[in-house]
Amino acid sequence: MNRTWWKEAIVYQIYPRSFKDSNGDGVGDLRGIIEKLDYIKSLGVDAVWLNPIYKSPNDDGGYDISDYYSIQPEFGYMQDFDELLAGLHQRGLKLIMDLVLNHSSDEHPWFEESKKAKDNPYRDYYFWRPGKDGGPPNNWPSFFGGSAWQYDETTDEYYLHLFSRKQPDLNWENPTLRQELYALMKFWLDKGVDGLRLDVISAISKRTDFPDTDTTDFNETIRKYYANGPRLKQFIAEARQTLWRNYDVITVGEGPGITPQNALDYLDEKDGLNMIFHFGHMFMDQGPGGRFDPIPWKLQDFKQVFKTWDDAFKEKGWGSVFLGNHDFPRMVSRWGDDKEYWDKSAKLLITLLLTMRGTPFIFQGDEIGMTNTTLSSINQSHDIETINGWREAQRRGITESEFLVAVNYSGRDNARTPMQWNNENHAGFTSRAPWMELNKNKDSINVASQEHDPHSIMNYFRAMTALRKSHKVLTYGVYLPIETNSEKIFLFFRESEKEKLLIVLNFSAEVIILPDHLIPENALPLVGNYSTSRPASQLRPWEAVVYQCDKI
Ligand code: ISL
Ligand code: CA
Repeated sequence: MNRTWWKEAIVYQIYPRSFKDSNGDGVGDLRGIIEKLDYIKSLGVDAVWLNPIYKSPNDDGGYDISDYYSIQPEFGYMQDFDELLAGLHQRGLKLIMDLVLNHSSDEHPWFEESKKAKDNPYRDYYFWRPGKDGGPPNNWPSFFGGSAWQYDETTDEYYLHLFSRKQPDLNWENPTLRQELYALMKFWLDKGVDGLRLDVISAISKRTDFPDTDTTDFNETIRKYYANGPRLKQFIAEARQTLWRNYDVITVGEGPGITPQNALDYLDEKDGLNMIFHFGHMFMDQGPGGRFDPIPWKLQDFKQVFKTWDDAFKEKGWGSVFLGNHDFPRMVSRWGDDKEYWDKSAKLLITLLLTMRGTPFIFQGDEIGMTNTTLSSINQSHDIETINGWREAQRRGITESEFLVAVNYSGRDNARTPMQWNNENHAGFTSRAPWMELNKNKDSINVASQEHDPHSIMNYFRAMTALRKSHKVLTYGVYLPIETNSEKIFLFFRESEKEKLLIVLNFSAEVIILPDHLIPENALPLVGNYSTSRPASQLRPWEAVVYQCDKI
């Protein structure tokens, strides 16, 4: 397997609106990120992935872009961007930009033209279809509730929007549109950005006959009808050959519907992307109704996801590892215990993230164990997915308090509360009213209080990034899970010719007696989330240890 910087990198994800406000308007911005560059560097990460910062009406957290060539005014100016990029590079950090090319904003000039008339030259940049039997062209549901088609009376036709109605899907079948997309990517690549995270790349090739879905399971509809369309490989290959190949840049594909069976189709060495995000574990606790239909998850299934994906990339391809991002609940609240074992379980999850095979991505705030927030009314939500989801839920007769249970478990607001920097006003995020209410635990969970505590989650994170850097086996070694049939423990080796590490994780609040001889006698603990020692045959609640084993 050839070695590259992006296989060795640890990536820190920044949601700019909630990271740091520099001018007191309550909205995080680029100068805020510039202020925190030394902090980011101090974590031991190598690259930053920025959620979209382009001009946008902000219907969906900036994933609805109205001008791909300019910066969201609330976030600053192009000069700030240039300074941010230079500041990252000076510190040896890379920048991965988020690009949303599956859809634009309905306020993009292309769409404004497109809707004017059936013969407008931009008409074909989007998907317009006549209605059927007095309704939309087919029965596709949108990610954010309701039909994926919106009627527009100007021309008496419907346009396709897999996400919100302010996010019309771009028609990649149109070669002129594709040239426009390459041109805008070139603009950013020429500035020297190091990577692109390509939003919902899995859905850019549509089944243009738009067949009805035959299932009410939304995630199945995604896999069968929205993702992996007929020309997907061809479109990716064309982008690579026309553009990406001329730059030293990595491309990370994002998208639901990417499965272990089709992942390698995305990652062709000559014509594909460099790596992908997969959602195996992210959909584990969703029932057939999707996000607001939560079901319990099982550790056995969770382990299986990592095994299956590791197998998919055994010989070829490369994956990423993440336990949360701006679209999902906080990792400690979801996979750990954000109450009694908050500290231990956050550290355990960090251990997993930084010892698994694949490029690790950590979401801002997870390095200090930020937790889910609690909305007491749907009015407090800032997320279109939740707001629309509630509208739908009401039609099904669900009460607000019932819906809130689901939202507080899995809604996207959980991840988007502002970063908790210190225990001063507004947690040091802003000097005035923040755009979104801070988590109530800001005084106890924040960067400042963890900075000087050698046992804090943040310093544990630093120890783990250092460990990953100094033990290349964690990047390039094979992944060897130990089968235990246990709902409580997760054990695996990482092994190379020179080194062998054993990772033991107790995903429970119980003391676990380990099988005899599991831990080799002369195994040396390198890092662990308890500071006191224990009998070798036991694991304490939520204990995580990384051992160095003698090479046999
Ligand atoms: O969160 C999900 C499931 O409910 C994912 O399927 C998610 O919608 C999907 O991965 C696409 O997400 C990305 O594009 C969306 C945007 O809202 C998300 O924030 C972004 O990460 C539309 O642009
Ligand atoms: Ca601001």
